Amino acid sequence: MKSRILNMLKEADGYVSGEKLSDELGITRSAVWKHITALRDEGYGIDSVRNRGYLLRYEPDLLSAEKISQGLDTAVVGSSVITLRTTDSTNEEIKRLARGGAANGTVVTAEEQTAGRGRFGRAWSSGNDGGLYFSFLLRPELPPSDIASITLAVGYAVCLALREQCGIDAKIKWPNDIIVGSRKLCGILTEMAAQSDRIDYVIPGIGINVNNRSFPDEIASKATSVYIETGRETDRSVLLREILKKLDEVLGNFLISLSIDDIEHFKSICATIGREVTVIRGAQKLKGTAGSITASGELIVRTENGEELTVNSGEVTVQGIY
Ligand code: BT5
Repeated sequence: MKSRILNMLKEADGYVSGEKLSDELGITRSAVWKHITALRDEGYGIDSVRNRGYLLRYEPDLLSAEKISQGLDTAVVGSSVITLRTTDSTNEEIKRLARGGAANGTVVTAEEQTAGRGRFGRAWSSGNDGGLYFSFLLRPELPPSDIASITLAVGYAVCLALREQCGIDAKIKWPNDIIVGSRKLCGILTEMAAQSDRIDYVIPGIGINVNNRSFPDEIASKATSVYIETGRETDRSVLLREILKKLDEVLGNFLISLSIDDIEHFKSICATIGREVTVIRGAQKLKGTAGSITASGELIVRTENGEELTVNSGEVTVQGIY
């Protein structure tokens, strides 16, 4: 019903009265109003004027596969781009496609996820709110132990693209967050299916707060968006295209191990380096200072008693950042 109302508003040459909508669709005026409110919640700009009715002023800026693919001259990432209005999770969507034989580099985006996920079963807030939510499929010929460097390379590429495209001082919070100041701008969830000795496929899933103006209470004090940082709306399709280019370049360059230059550059935009951190190992909590990153993406932490820990998974809490 909502889409029929939307179609009538789109086809109209000016205002459409509430009476006309209710008569033609066989629903009450208050039901019409409810659908209009729902459309507004989705980002449609609809004016309502007493005695005239409703007018569609603008449609939300939806991601467009055509625009994303324009001039996208990548080797792998973005070989095919699928844009969805809504899904449970773009990682799940890619998993379903992967099982069906989807091509290396396939990208899926969604305007909204009904079950967006973070790590360790945490939720990722991804309503229809101007965020950019996407996942892509990689079929690398690598052993499962290389997954950490893939996550790192993905974060590095996304961070570089955000810095270049949006002019913000985005930094990496090892291993998988991108922050501005002490607030989270982007989260990355990398999942894989593997045999004991080789990866079947890897799915990096990326959530970036782009045009979000506000956040749910639970995350309001620790989240930020490109819009909040710059005061400007960003064309998400163009931003995604540039991110895909950067991902293709970075992943192509150092999938196996990071070069010295890459590590130095990575460290310069990594907020974790030089900070006091807490490493959680099972029931143990170890305090120390994050010193460096290894070529395969692990974090080196020097503990209070001088011990050097190589941290390759699990949780690292950085003091002073959410
Ligand atoms: C992450 O997990 O940061 C990974 C998030 C990955 C999301 C993408 S969206 C596309 C793809 N499809 C999916 O289903 N997931 C991926 P983690 O490090 O566990 O952080 C989760 C925590 O971040 C939550 O517990 C909240 O505290 C916070 N959070 C949730 N939504 C947020 C948001 N939109 N912005 C900032 N922080 C958020």
